[in-house]
Amino acid sequence: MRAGESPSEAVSKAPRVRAYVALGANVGDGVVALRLAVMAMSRLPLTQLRQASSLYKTAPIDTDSTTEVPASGADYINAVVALETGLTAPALLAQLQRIEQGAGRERPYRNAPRTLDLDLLLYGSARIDSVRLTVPHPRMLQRAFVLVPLAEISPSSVGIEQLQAVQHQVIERLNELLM
Ligand code: A4P
Ligand code: MG
Repeated sequence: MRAGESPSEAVSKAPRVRAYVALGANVGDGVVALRLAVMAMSRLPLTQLRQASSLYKTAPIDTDSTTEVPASGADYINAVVALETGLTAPALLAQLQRIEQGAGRERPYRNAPRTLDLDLLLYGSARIDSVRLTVPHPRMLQRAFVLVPLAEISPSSVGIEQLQAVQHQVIERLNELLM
């Protein structure tokens, strides 16, 4: 904040970045979990919700192998939202993890069924490769449950060849709205 500037003026001048977040849940009522998560994201500091994709029901994908293959377990509910945020990428990730914890997320093992998973897909045009955060999300291009809702709200972020490469994965758009 500069001298003579009010706190609200300082906030409004904070640089804003367009960030895309993938939401997923396959334990409990996934539609409710995703709606609550969107409400929580819309209340984050320095952050506005800009867009929300449709809700999708998707077959579980095993992401432990090098190629994404079908896995056992309940279907997921997935979606993608766009945020406009003045938070740094690590601060945004920390807030997303706080929302996951609030939804009762436990991490007994990698790829365990989850009440809520929030992955930061894109943070503007930033490329980040730190211990805790990789952006763009390293597995997003292998996943129809990410690419299809992302293409719905941001067609320029996803190429037609990228969509074609995951078209064998089972994904169904629901009639219910995310918000
Ligand atoms: N991390 C690094 N980069 C990021 C990023 N861009 N966004 C780190 C979020 N987190 C990031 O994540 C593990 C660590 O990744 C975090 O501590 C963070 O510092 P996690 O959420 O704790 O664990 P996880 O979700 O079990 O692992 P991961 O790797 O996020 O799993 P995936 O790859 O997200 O896969 N099938 C369908 N149909 N739909 C799904 O939504 N999701 C998964 C989970 C598997 N199969 C699925 C779905
Ligand atoms: Mg995750």
